[in-house]
Amino acid sequence: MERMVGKTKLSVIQGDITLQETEAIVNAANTSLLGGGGVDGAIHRAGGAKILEECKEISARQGGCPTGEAVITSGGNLKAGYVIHTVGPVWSGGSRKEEELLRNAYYNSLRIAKENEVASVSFPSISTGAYRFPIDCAARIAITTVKEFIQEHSFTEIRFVLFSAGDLKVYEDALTQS
Ligand code: AR6
Repeated sequence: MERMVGKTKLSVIQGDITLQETEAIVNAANTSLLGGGGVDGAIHRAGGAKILEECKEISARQGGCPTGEAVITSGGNLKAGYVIHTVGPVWSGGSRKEEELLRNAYYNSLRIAKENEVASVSFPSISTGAYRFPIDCAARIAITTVKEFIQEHSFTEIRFVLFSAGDLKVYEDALTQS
């Protein structure tokens, strides 16, 4: 499914984010930036050691990445030239500013993309795996935050890449309702 938002194509597809040819892909990392499971593990496996080396340098310099913030590395062996590593919140019932922190993760990823003149970005469903954020709410936040940002700053494409058919449907519904 795709929609034009101003000059930007906003698309929602099912697939593997490590295979996307957008200029950047976003990683759902943790505050250590030192890798993990899920999409983080898949990106480091596919992208090779260079990405982890750059993450370690950033970590040594600034002590990791706080929740809601984002950093950028090269894409190593990936088709994408860059990986934007952001840290979504761990869901703990909704009273620990989880919604605001998830919004920040999307916003700061797009901000850092723009700062690096990246024209196209693929996002996974941040926080809805190991971090257990309810996906209906997460999808609504993801879509609305991206739409608001791209109304102000255009890209050629922003793509949401969902791993399962069920997750794809949730994001398609969120886009339809937005
Ligand atoms: N392509 C697209 N989506 C994927 C892929 C892939 N190759 N692999 C998994 N997903 P998660 P989180 C989906 O757990 O909830 C890590 O250990 C997955 O099905 O990767 O933000 C980090 O180091 C789910 O829908 O990220 C952190 O410690 C979505 O990606 C922690 O997990 C996000 O699931 C972050 O947890």
